[in-house]
Amino acid sequence: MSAEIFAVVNQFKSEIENAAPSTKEEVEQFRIRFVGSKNVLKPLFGEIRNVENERKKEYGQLVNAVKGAAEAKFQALKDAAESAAEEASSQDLDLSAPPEPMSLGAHHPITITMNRIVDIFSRIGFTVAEEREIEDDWHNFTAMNTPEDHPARDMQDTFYLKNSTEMLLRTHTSSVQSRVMMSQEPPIRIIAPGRVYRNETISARAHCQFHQVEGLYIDENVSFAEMKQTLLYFAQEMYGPDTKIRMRPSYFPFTEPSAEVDVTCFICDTKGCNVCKYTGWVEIMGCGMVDPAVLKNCGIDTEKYTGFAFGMGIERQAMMLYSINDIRLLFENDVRFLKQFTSAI
Ligand code: 2NL
Repeated sequence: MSAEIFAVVNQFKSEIENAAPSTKEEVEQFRIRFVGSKNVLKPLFGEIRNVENERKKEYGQLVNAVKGAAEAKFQALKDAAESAAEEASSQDLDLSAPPEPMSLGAHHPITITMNRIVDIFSRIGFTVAEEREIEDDWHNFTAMNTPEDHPARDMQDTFYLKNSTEMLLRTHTSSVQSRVMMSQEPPIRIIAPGRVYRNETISARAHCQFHQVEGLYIDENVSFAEMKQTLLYFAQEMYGPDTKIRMRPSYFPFTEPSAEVDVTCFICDTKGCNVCKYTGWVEIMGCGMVDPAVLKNCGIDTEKYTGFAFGMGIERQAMMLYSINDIRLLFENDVRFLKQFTSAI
């Protein structure tokens, strides 16, 4: 009796081993016969009743193995069919079709404005200098002739690092120039673009982080007249060839004499508008002859050398150029805002 049942199981075993279904229908037939809910192997488990005791274990293992073989074969057939289908669908690809259009990124308006400024000065021999944003008090303030009791040094105005009276987030990029002067002999002709920080209450017009470009030129016989002509060249390159500039006396701790530079309003062409507040003039930067105290602090011979320096905020200029009315838009990185600059260079 046992021998017969073993023979039946072995019959199925070789049938499963030899099966080579090639079509979808044949695979389905295989599934129904050996794996499906009414498969032919199922009743064989009950037949163990009819196997003599000493062969029951052998029989059980055999039926289980055959069941496992059937399932493994079906899984393999299914996998092969799926990858064949994938291959077939990839052969449907039209390789000559034009690609999906790439979505273009945009330069940030601050980057665009900064690049334009850097470009204009690099055409007359200024090279870019970059340095750390976390500075020490000396390079940021002391070297720049800012007295100990100057309000800028106050915790209210400057971000100091935790528990430090020494390390701070630079408040202007002059700290870059102090490092260059310390390490390089004149002639020095550099511009320092970068991010700076001040402890301001954030509003539509002010932010605690912003960008500056500062410039420094030190050589023998550098004069105020040279500064004026350099800045006129910049204003005309930046705002158009008919732009005029005017200088108003001002004060900075690091320059003497110092001046504020206005340009004729590039929005209304001096007819009067919101940007120039109906004055026809827009302030774009501060400048001056480098105070000899600054040169001395940085180890430069004041008998031999003089220099001029200037500094401008980028946000204000970018806001005027692109009619942006809230400085916070420049730092929120909302793609709906940024996408508008896709075509700007
Ligand atoms: C402004 C005015 C200014 C400077 C920055 C400077 C740098 C050195 C020496 C002397 Cl190393 N001066 N920088 C000079 C005058 C004005 O910035 O309104 N900035 C936003």
